[in-house]
Amino acid sequence: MKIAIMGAMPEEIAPILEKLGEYKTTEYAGNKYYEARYKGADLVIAYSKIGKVFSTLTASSMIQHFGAQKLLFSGVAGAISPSLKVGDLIVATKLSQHDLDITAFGHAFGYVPEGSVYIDTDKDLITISKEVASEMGKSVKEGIIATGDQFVANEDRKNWIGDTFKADALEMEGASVAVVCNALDIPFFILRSISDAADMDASFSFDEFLETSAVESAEFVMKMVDKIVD
Ligand code: 4EZ
Repeated sequence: MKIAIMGAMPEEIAPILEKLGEYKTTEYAGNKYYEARYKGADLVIAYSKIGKVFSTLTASSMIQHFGAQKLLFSGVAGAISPSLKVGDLIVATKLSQHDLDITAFGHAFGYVPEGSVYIDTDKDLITISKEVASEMGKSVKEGIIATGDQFVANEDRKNWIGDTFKADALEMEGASVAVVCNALDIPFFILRSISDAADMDASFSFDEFLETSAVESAEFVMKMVDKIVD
């Protein structure tokens, strides 16, 4: 079993590399990929760089070049749901691209022909996440994540995304990773820990909490890997 663990920024995968200690580094398609043997499984780990295009490239590379059979994303997000506070975890049940817009032709936001507004994540991985959450005594929210090539730091934009997609959190990579995994039939899981509230203070909150929130997410994902390889 080969499992991909992906983030967008170095800070999002650093806690995972630290836990592994030893790994092999391979350069491919303008990125570094870290491979390690972990409890009888093979891991490939990488950060893509920010946004939908880079994350598409990395997810595709992990699957098609490195042979990953499952993909887990770990990172941070801006909260839309008022119930989500800095450091809280959200597991995506489905994802949508909030900046995909051909509404001029009468289509819904997030829709293009032969695509779909939402892509569902893998049910079995969500079940595993529930087991991990209860063992850790953590409450983990399940919800919809909206993705776009924008750092949202604006109450109006955030509320529009929340209303239009019924989204609970937003970020810049999840839905593009979902498109790749769905097309290639690879079970995938998107976990995010909240770093900010996507409002006018978002950039300051993000800078302050990126590292600690990234650790929350990474530790949870590694507990999931433990269960998957068990
Ligand atoms: C993108 N990631 C942020 C990258 C920010 C700054 C150098 C997550 C995220 C996010 N994305 C956290 N808060 C966000 C927000 N308010 N809007 C969009 O995945 C890079």
